[in-house]
Amino acid sequence: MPRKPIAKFTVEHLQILDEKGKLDAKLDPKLSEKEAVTMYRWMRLARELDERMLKLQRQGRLGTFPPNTGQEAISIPIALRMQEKDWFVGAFRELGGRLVRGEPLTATLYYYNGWEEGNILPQKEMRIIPTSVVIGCQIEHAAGLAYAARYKGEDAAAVCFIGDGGTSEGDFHEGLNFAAAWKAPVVYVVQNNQWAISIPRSDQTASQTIAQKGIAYDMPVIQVDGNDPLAVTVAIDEALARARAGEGPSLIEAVTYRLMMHTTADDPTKYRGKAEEDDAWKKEPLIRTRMYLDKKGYWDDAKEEALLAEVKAQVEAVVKEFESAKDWQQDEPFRHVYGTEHANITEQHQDFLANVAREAK
Ligand SMILES: Cc1ncc(C[n+]2csc(CCOP(=O)(O)OP(=O)(O)O)c2C)c(N)n1
Ligand SMILES: [Mg+2]
Repeated sequence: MPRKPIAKFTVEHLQILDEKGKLDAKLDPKLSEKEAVTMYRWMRLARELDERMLKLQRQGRLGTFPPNTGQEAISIPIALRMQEKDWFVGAFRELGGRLVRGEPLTATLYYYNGWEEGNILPQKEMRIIPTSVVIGCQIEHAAGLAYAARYKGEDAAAVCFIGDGGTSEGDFHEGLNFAAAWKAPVVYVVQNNQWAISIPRSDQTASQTIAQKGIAYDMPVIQVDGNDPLAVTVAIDEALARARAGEGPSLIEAVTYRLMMHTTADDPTKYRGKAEEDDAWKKEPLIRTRMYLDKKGYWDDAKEEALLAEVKAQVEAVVKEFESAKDWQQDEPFRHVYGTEHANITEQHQDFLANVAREAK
């Protein structure tokens, strides 16, 4: 018997707006002026909030947090293309997308100061899953949420964010397998920012692309330039359309770069060079989005200046509100680990309170 190929796979890469601001007119999703400007405004706000939070943290006024700088062109356009009924299932580096979905800026500051109140969203039915620091666990949650939505006859999809490092977790493979086998309407978005703390992408996986991991589960995949909000828009539109049409899950690998530290507790100078960072800054998403708006005639320096003043004032106001909140309990998280009392947690809780009392002396 001759050997014969029985399956053939390809992985497509999509870029529509490059780092020089050059637009592929044939692929342009042709956002309206309002859509394009709205997207940029969220990107500026997310960047400003990151910068302000970093300063607060360095001044000892905020706990640790994972900056989203450089990755704004992924979660923001995606959240803007989702519908209210869809589930936003994040990891922890989707600040911009969370804000678009309606998470209040105060909730972000509360959360990153370790206050449980940061997980309490104003609307019961906001369909945002709380930040998931446990790498990978949100992947099965998304499959389950999406499957449940379909089972209940809702026309809703789930969008689940994962880091490149998260794709090495068993949960990734279990979640994707379940989602594909059960045709769950879910879109998996891997934010491939080249680093998982200090582990580079090249050590993370031997796979040529991360997108191809979805092919193993027979789902449509694409690799996009994750610093190009137009490529991200096209990819999420296609994937959500498939999910709503009952065609099951998709995987989007969004190639980007983590421009800042992993969290404020990390020092990237210990494991990566400045040249690499400098090069990545040239490709970051806000510069090219600004060029795109300029060329379309939607934007100018005066509008930019006004927007910067506006987002700075917005962030300043929220910092004031956050710093004037005095009714929080710093040991509150201990009360929510389990529904009932647990000896280990009680011991840790008491230790924590003793430390707080010692430091207060
Ligand atoms: C199950 C689990 N293992 C290890 C960690 C510690 N940890 C926190 S973030 C991280 C790396 C995540 O990298 P990636 O998925 O690429 O996301 P990124 O931080 O780059 O956004 C690790 C190992 C964790 N939080 N959970
Ligand atoms: Mg990463």
